[in-house]
Amino acid sequence: MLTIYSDDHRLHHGRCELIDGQLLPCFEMPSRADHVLERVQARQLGEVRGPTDFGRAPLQRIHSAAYLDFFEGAWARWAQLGRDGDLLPFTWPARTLRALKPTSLLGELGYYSFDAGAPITAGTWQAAYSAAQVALTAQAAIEQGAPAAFALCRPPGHHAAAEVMGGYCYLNNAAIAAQAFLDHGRRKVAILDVDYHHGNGTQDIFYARNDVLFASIHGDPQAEFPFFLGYADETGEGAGLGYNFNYPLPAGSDWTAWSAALDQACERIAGFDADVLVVSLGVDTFKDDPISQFKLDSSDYLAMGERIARLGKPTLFVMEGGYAVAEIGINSVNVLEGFQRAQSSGA
Ligand code: SP5
Ligand code: ZN
Repeated sequence: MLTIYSDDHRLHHGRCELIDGQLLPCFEMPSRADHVLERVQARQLGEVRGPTDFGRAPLQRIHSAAYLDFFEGAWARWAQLGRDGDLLPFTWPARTLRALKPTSLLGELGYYSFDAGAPITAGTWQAAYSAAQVALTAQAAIEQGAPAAFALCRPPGHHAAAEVMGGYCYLNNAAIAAQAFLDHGRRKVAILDVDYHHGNGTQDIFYARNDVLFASIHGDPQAEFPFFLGYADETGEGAGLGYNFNYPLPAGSDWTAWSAALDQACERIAGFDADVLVVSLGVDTFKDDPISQFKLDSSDYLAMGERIARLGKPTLFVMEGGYAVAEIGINSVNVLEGFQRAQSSGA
């Protein structure tokens, strides 16, 4: 399987995040992508290629120009203020406040974010921009006939909505790629989100549409980030009604429970008759993930890839979360190897 990867991910390295009342070093760190790349190479998964630059237009099919302009220019404004630590929001337009856009940097950042989990550093825009190009390049490879491709994106994207960053995410790589498929003539795209956290950004982007089906398996938002989206009764709206499927699972869920939800999600995807499949591939479902509560073993990721392959679709895998850094390579590449094994055996 072809892997697309850019070293630019290293330009993004946030200092700390608020976890359980403590400021801890960011769990979303550069070594994550390094370990995945190492495993791709060690297992000889296939060619690794750098991204092509498709410019800003395909990003703007998902994110507004105002949001992109803000994100691209935010660090320079921060530096202009004499700051050199990470740029982090701390006030948001929650209920009782007005969702207007203030002119100041921190006001505007609050308007364009939903948590303090997406630090902006000097290189964050370039890293996120390149991650989106990585996804688009992998999308183009499938467009040109590859049966599958792996976009080794970092930073991740599935928490980012059209005009909102958060949860380590800035640009929604999977959504940008899904839209690119449609813009190149595919009629229907299914997105399967297997990250431990609900893909609130992706859901929101496509919620009222019937050309993109979204299915997500994740920690029950009653108890887990992002708390305010990802419930089972969110089934889409307007033309999108019946094209959104959430499978929230309790803390402690293992492969037995998780794979039952995967079977249900796959049945929905099969019924949708998509032309292509995009997988938001987070491996923070792993039993030793430091911020998550599911119990998947490394071998379960092989079975996950096999089940996904049985959908029989051209498949774009887009890297999302996974914070057990020592095992992130094994777990994510196991999904890809399981997928390829099932494909080659025609299972
Ligand atoms: C892409 C992705 O996986 N983003 C995840 C963002 C999660 N941010 C909130 C983390 C809260 C963790 N609480 C963990 C408690 C462990 N004791
Ligand atoms: Zn996650």
